[in-house]
Amino acid sequence: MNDASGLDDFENFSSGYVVITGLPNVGKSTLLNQILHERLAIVTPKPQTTRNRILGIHNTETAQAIFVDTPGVCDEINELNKYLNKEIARALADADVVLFVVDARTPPTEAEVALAEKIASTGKPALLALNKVDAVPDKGTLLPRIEEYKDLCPFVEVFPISAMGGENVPELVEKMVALLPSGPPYYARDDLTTANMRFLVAEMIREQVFLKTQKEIPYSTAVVIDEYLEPASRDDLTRIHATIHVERDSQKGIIIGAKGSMLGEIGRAAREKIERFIDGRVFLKLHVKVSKNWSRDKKSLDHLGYN
Ligand SMILES: Nc1nc2c(ncn2[C@@H]2O[C@H](COP(=O)(O)OP(=O)(O)OP(=O)(O)O)[C@@H](O)[C@H]2O)c(=O)[nH]1
Ligand SMILES: [Mg+2]
Repeated sequence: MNDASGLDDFENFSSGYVVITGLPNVGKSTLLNQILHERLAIVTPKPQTTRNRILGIHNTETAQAIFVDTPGVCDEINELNKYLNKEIARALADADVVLFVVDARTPPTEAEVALAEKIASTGKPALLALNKVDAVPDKGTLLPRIEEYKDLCPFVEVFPISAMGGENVPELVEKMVALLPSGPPYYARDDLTTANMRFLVAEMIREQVFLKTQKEIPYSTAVVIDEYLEPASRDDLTRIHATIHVERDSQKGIIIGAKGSMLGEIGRAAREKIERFIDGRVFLKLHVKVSKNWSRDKKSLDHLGYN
């Protein structure tokens, strides 16, 4: 077989997009990372961490599944939320298979009922993952919960999983791959993602802001890479300049912290993660800038890469 551009016959090959959808914080990005064995998508305990579709490519001998992590479905209180829901709609439109992820510990919320019905209306093959089973104290609650969801959408199959621990994930992946239509691979077989390094690095910085700050600050933060210089030689560093955009002066003060302590912590943790990811040393310089009320302004969103 040739690579993605190959013209050989692909009668026995299947390929397509598996879209991972669900409410915020249910573990969609954790699942993508578990499937790829790579920390590609950022994960935090706070809802609405993911803001873009993130494609992760999974190859087997006979198939290529492109898993699409998406933002959690949210209420549209500002332009950023509208953008997040648009990202989800775009992903669902392109899906060959839909994976609905829910938290196994809680009954379907109103938003989940609506999303399940939306998935059913696409007519696409859909699977349900009841995630976080490791944290379910009484496994006897799982069967009735599965029935509740099955009433909402004709899922092909339901998988109780732990995205974090990996329990039942290989079985789920096998089923998702089996549902793909036949066709040639879309991407080269050694590609992991379509996301570029600038995006991934910006995300790793945003992840630290999510982890280290509270209340509305994470949601008022966007990160833009101003400069990304590859090392000139083997002993050289990758040099990265990035700007953390916030919405108000008071937030700028908090992100910087007393004598720059918070910014220092964010920078150090992000740099360590970037270094592990690229397997090389990094010089990371962070700036903080106020972009007044950017999350409510479409033009500002475009400017910050949400377009
Ligand atoms: N106990 C347990 N926690 C999990 C599991 N999967 C994810 N989590 C935790 O749930 C939180 C949210 O995980 P994410 O992967 O960021 O969730 P998400 O659905 O991508 O969230 P958004 O990007 O906000 O939509 C994190 O604290 C994870 O560690 C799991 O299988 N078990
Ligand atoms: Mg996520």
